[in-house]
Amino acid sequence: MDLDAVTKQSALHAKPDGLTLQYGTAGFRTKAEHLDHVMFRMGLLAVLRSKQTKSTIGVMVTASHNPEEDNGVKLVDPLGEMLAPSWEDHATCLANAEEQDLPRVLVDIGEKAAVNLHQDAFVVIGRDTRPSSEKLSQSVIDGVTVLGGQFHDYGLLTTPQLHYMVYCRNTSGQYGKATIEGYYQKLSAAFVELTKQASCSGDDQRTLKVDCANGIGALKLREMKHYFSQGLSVQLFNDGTKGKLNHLCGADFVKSHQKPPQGIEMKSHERCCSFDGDADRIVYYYHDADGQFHLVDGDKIAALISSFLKEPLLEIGDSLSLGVVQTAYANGSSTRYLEEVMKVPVYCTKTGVKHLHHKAQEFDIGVYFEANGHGTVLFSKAAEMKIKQLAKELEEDKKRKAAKMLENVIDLFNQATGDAISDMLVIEAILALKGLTVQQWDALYTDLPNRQLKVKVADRQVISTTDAERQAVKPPGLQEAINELVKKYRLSRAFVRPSGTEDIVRVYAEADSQENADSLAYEVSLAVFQLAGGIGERPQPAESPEQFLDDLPLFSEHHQEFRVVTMEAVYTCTPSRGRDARATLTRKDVRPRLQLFITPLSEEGMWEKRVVIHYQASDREVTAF
Ligand code: 16G
Ligand code: MG
Repeated sequence: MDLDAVTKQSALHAKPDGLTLQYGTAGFRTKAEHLDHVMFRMGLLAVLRSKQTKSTIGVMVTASHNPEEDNGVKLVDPLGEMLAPSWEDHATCLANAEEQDLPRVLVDIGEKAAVNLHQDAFVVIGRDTRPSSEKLSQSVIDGVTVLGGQFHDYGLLTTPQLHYMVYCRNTSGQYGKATIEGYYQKLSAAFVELTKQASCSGDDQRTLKVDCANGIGALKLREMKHYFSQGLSVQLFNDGTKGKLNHLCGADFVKSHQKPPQGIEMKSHERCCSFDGDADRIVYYYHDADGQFHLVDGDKIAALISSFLKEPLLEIGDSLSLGVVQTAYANGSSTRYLEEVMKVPVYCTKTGVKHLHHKAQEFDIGVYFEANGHGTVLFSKAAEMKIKQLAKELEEDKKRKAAKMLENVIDLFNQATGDAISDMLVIEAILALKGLTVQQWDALYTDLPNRQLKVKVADRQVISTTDAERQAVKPPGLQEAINELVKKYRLSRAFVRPSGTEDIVRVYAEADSQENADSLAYEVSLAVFQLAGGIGERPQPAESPEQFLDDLPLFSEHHQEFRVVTMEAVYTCTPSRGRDARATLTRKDVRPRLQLFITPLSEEGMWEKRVVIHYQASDREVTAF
């Protein structure tokens, strides 16, 4: 290592004094302006990792669903997986080393990880569409070259595409061709082949509306859609030509607000889906005839895929093991459906793709999905070989067809990591083959009402968990308090965990009704606030008008009027002229379902306090100021 050259180059990518960052669940992520030194150093680290593994390593510049001003970086290991945990620690040390210590820390990592410095290194780089990404990926390249590494810059790619490239390169092309064309061709060929077998479809509109979060997914899907157009027509929304990345759109927005993104026209019963900003997550949704919004999330995707896979597996008669991996966020109904109706074993891991991916590798066929839409299906090498062999050898037509179908499914999944494009094509193929509408898919089971809340505490690390984050072991008394609260409600469950991406504690609760899930989440939040050092405002009860209004999309000059159809809860408004409308909302069951129409009084400022609320119940309409 030419440490003098490293020192000189590093001075051009100097670390701001006192800044410390951690390689978290999805790499480093923060404001783009703080990341130049991190990018340079991840270029250095990728070279060391490449030398140590004697393989190509990937570096992806993205901050996924974070706001456009943020950015981030993560390393991709040889088989397309997330970076090994011991190297996450090296990444954190290297990113936080003060300038003068950088050469020493670099040498230390080389020694600790037994890196052969004479080995060649090769790094591939990809980036998302953020304005800061191009410059930051140049800093990665500076890091790679100063340590003598070779590189290939793919430029704009979705995160899963970069994972795919790494996997292809390290398996000498056996997994596929390491080009964007190779990716499009492999997936599209499998999709077209699969959907050829769809005789008739209950949903003959083979059209799908895709919200691309104004991100990289739009660019790549636009290029790719011609390859599979005979099987599916996709209509792109939020394609980045107008809106801001992830702003009021994308999978994260839709999942967390449980409402459609801005910028998409939805007619009732139309199948829609959203990608996140780097296209590694997907959720589906639709409006029913009453205009009510229905989210079809990662749990339902796992249910659809598992039930689909069971049939051909039974048909070929080979006892390949199928397992489903979820996290604590999986809706209780999905777990029950999988275990009791589908009779497939379900496992729970900690939050974060790498944990689910790792567990899924234990099965012949491992289906993993987070409720938020990250996921894929992994086929073991043995299972893949078996299926390919059966597809050739089986004599009986039905059995051979089943094996062939599985063969195409293997090719259609991105087995390096969860991939919104690949998952979308799998889902579309299954719906077509089964003749299912999105409503029929949604009806596989009914989600238990649930609520997620955030609590601010002085130090979120005072909470530690066990049992795949379902039990809190610290601080003392917290789990006991949660247990007592959970006992008060039917079909209830709750857990808390420190977030890996934000400085907050997350609370999850589910119960037999939305009201109960809301109350339980609130009570657990209060327990966290009291026992884990809460700071700022105390958690508010779910019925609080503040909380309800907090859930609304932000008003902006584009949005003159909002229609808010509450999903489970019904809100009424006591009109009281001259008073703050926020103080007049109360929750009550009213039939028929109530709709709120909220309009900001003025275009700028004060919207938080001054909204006009029209509400309709039966045939009455009232306006409150
Ligand atoms: C990251 C993870 C995601 C996880 C989320 C949890 C990857 C690629 N992404 O986005 O899997 O669900 O963090 O965030 O691993 P939280 O810790 O803030 O709840
Ligand atoms: Mg993402």
